[in-house]
Amino acid sequence: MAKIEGSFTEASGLQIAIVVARFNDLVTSKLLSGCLDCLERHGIETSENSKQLDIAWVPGSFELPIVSQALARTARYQVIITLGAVIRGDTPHFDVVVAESSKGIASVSRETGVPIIFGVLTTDTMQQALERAGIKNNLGWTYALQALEMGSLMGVIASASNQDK
Ligand code: INI
Repeated sequence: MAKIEGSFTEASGLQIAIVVARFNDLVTSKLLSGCLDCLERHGIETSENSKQLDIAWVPGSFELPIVSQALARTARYQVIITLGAVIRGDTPHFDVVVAESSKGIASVSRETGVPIIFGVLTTDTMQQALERAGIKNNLGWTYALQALEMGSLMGVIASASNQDK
């Protein structure tokens, strides 16, 4: 039996892209801060000159899939993190934006083979979104941890399959 799992301690060599939605920037910029804090503390270089991290900004969560797809197809990244916030109270087409964003990200991830973390908050109110973006807890941190685990896990699987050859 093989135990196949990702590690957080050996994730510091990963190439990572983050795609952030400007819509509800008050929330998404805080998710980004939490995300960068976690990556930095796990050995990822997050300065402006970083060669292992790129950050792309898109207008809204609806655009996260297409930009993630373009980045994944460059084959430069082992993992991509998407960050967005869709708030039901303020968004008549909440269901459309959430569905397109979530289905799009899942489909791009499977099509390209690059793990893409779904870091889109979907809440009823701005207050709930802010609570998840730092007032109580910063889910940006959690999304970064999930990215490190998935990037590492996919590497473990790739090296195991290379050893079989
Ligand atoms: N985009 C979001 O990320 N969150 C929202 O709450 C939102 N609202 O409220 O509409 C939103 N809309 C913009 C959408 O993602 C696209 O950018 C836009 O429709 C252009 O394609």
